[in-house]
Amino acid sequence: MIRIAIQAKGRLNEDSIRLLSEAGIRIDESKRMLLSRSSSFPMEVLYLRDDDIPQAVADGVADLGIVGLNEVAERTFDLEIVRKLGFGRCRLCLAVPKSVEYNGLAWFEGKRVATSYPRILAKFFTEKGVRADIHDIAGSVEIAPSVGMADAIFDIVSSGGTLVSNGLVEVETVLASEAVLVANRSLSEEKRAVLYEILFRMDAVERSRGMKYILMNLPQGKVDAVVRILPGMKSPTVLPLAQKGWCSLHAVVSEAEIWEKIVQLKELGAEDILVLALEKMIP
Ligand code: PRT
Ligand code: ZN
Repeated sequence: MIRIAIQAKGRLNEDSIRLLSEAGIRIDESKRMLLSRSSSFPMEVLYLRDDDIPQAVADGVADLGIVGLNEVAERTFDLEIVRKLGFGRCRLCLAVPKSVEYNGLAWFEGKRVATSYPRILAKFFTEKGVRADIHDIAGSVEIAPSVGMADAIFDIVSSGGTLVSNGLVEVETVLASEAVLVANRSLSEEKRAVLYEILFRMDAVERSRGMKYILMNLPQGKVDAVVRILPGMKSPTVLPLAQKGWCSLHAVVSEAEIWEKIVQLKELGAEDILVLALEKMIP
């Protein structure tokens, strides 16, 4: 049984559950407890605060975890970052009051910077040779300059709306973050095999994203012309129809191209065109 830690509630919770469910790992949310078993896969889900996930995985309390890269980078646990997951995108930025005349990183010399990510910031300032005063505060970092607690902030930004409404402007991006799948460094052979199975399933879903399954009826004589405009995974599938001289042709097409392809297919004599959703693609 493999155990994964995900965020109990918050920005990454829904997408984490969706990702597992797309991989066929269903969790009954109505019967949710701190530790819940999937009904369809040998996996337990441990619901934690995001701050606690890196340590839980490093200590082996959980084998895997889904957490923001920002949280992983801030803690010093030795974790394997298995893959980036494409959701929870944000960036860790330095921001200053908009009244300030910002002239580059030297501006931060001797300034007080409020943040909940002191380690990432300290490392960045050290690399850049800036000596600033880092104030580690737990929440509402964005109000620190207006109440006189700090000269600038270092915080997570996504749309930038919070900065604007607090009279701040983003001046440096230090880390681009998104949710990542992390793993304990010393997983057993069996658990590693389960991890590969999960990754295999995630890949199948990922590959099918933005793709559609298209099928149509076609005069036999037009097959070559259609195959030229519809390259499939290998090549399109062609099946004979009961009606002589006609066949059914199946292929996979990217959603972005679908309307353009349909126009071309109709010109070539295709009829009864069906476009279907594609859930998984396994080469
Ligand atoms: O309760 P728990 O400790 O688990 O949750 P949390 O409150 O610490 O975290 P949560 O749910 O807010 O965020 C979880 C993760 O989502 C973060 O660690 C990031 O990896 C990621 N993420 C993505 C974000 C944002 N986008 C984001 N916008 N985390 C926080 N924010 C904040 C930002 O700091 C700002 O204050 O949301 C506010 C709105 O941002 P703007 O720029 O869109 O205005
Ligand atoms: Zn948190």
